Amino acid sequence: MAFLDLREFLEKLEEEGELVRVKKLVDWNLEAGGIARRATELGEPAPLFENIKDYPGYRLLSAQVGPSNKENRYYCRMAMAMGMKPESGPDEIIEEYLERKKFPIKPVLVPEGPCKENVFIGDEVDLEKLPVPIIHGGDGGRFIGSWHAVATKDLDTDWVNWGMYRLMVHDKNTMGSVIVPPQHIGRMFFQKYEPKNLPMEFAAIIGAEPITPMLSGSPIAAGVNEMDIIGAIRKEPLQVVKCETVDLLVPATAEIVIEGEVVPNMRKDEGPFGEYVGYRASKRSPKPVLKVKAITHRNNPILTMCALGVPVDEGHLSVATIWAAEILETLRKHEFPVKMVFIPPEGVTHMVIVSTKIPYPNFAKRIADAIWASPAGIFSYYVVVVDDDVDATNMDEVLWAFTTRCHPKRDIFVQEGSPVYPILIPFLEPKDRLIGDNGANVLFDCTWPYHWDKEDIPTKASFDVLWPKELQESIINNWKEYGF
Ligand SMILES: Cc1cc2nc3c(=O)[nH]c(=O)nc-3n(C[C@H](O)[C@H](O)[C@H](O)COP(=O)(O)O)c2cc1C
Ligand SMILES: [Mn+2]
Repeated sequence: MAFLDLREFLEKLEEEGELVRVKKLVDWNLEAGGIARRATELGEPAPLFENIKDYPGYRLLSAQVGPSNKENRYYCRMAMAMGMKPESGPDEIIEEYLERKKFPIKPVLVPEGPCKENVFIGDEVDLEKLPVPIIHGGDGGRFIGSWHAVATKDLDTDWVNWGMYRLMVHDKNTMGSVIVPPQHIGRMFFQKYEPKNLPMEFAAIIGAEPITPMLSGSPIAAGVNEMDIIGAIRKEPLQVVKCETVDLLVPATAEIVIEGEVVPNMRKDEGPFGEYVGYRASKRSPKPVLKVKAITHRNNPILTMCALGVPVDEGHLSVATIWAAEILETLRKHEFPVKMVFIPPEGVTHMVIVSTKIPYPNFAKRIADAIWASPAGIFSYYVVVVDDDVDATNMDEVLWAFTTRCHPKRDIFVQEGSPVYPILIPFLEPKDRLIGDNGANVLFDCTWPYHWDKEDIPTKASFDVLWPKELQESIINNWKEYGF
């Protein structure tokens, strides 16, 4: 059974020791963000702030699918969000995700839901009535959207897109966001609505059941309604209700819904913000403006957030895992004999590890080309290909393969001038960052060359390879007797 709402998921987290109810009075101005960041960096349970300065009756939640410091449970919050056992590893989560994704389930429209318990329209709208945090020192404002979904509709098809795009409060009824062309919302806005001077309706969904934000932050194919894939991963349809002022559907149990329009041909300074790359990566700059027409919320609502920054936070962990699954799916569609794809969360989604059989010469290049050509590969600046005897999810093994099988000249291939995501990429020249210019991709081929004779491939010097099987068993059986 999928979680009906965020509150049911929080009960599960609490049962498993993955939630802390913070009863002490906490300031929305930096204190909650500071606590959330430290809790994230330490792998502490997700903090639910129940007593926020100036905002009695409102709550704030962070790190709902962040990393856990409990043994063998690094991915447990993400696994539990998917109804899997807490000990599941990323490779199990990836395979389960791809299995479920085969069967999309459309949402079900219901007449009403708790997200309508409080309705504010037009002049009643006031974003500052919500406990919107200033998350990091140096942030350019209060960020209301850092773990959420923004729904928008394509101008000439029935494609509805749900994506996670940060939202900063400008004043009581306007917000700013990073809306850039490679993203689905950006393509809709820049290439369809704005040239015709048309406002683009949106609905920001905050505090939905846990799959919604995870998949909204992930690269689901263009033209696909994320709602249907969320249904697939839940193995149950999402229940949705109609918005009050825009023609969009939102989860009936969402904690907070903000409706309105992205205004064409208007820009206002937005940011900066502590970002997923682990830096305050870009300066304040003019960005699109979202005008709010309505806010609806549950009683005693929970505003969700992510204290993004130095890895690993919930974005790096959960979204990177779905990202890896999407790339694995792409490679399998090419009928490549790929075993696993892993995006190490420490690499902020910029590095992809692929383990594979090698069916023909220079196969690693074929893999890198396929990744760079795929929509899910837009952040895959570093591609590492290893043989399938290496566990792609084990960075100790990957590093060993890297330094022993990747020839420093023969096996490193740089693709110059390739597009890079705009605004946030730290390694670019400052002048290039805003539009993502002068980027590059690199492939590290850490596989044995195809043409080498079998006997020329060095033998792995490990306990499980170099000793006779019977002796291995006997050593294992006598382990305690040796004094260990
Ligand atoms: C915490 C978090 C914040 C994000 N903020 C933004 C953002 O402000 N702008 C953006 O373009 N992408 C942002 N992303 C990445 C997008 O959500 C991601 O690329 C997703 O695929 C976008 O949806 P789409 O594929 O439907 O465009 C963020 C991701 C996470 C996990
Ligand atoms: Mn999308």
